[in-house]
Amino acid sequence: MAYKKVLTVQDISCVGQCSLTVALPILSACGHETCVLPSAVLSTHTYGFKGFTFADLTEEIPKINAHWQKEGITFDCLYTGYLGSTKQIEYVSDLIPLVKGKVVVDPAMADNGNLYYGFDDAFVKQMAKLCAKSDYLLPNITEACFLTGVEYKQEYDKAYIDLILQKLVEIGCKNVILTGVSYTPETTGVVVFENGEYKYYEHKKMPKGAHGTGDIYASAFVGALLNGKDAFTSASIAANYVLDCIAKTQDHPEHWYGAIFEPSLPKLIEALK
Ligand code: PXL
Repeated sequence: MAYKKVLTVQDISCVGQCSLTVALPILSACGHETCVLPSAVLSTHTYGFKGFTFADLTEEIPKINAHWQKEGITFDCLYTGYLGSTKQIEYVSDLIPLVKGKVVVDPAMADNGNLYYGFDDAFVKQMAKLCAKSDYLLPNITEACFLTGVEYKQEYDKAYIDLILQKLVEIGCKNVILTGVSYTPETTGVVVFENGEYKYYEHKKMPKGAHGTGDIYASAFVGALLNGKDAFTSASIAANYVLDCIAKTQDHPEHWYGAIFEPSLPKLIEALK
């Protein structure tokens, strides 16, 4: 197993199985040293809970960066997820010089045609700038539409997906893993655009999704990528893992706020061998 040092920047939602509480265990299970920079601390995530608390840590980021620079600390990978403010995205870009390997950006800001609570056009514009600096970008279709200005559609064909990918390349993105691409009612999958080539990993569609699977997906993808797998293999391993997590969650309607990802970690580790 490769042992890499990854820095992940995303929020701590104390309850809700997303962002850092997902990334840290998954990356550790994949065998990597995982350094964290919490972008904000929330009592819960913002989807479906009311009255959550939100402590913004934006102004901590430059101070932490300055200390790391002084100490000569570097990372093999930077993996960003949910970021709490527009200013914060700028500060996160300033961390890139500490990275000796790949920058992976999950522009966690939207789903099902809508931006998450609290985000606006300025946030999207700044996120597009960070995406242009990524080596691997992992948007869902909604996020890709916000980033590129392409109209969001629930039904589409391959030409629509090609257009989205072309527009992402135009704004400077290099390799893109576009999630939730579904051409038939029974199937869905991921389009992997790597080194100018498209590949599609298609798999069965679960009757019901689960919240936070984008974060689980991105974390497993990074975990696999840092183990030396290519983007397509990493994308497929992550997709199979997420399917397993969703299957485990479906028998537990009381578990509406996240996906039960922990019991399937041994399977993820096995897939990396
Ligand atoms: O990536 C999902 C996510 C992460 N963090 C927070 C969120 C969400 C989605 O709703 O609200 C705080």
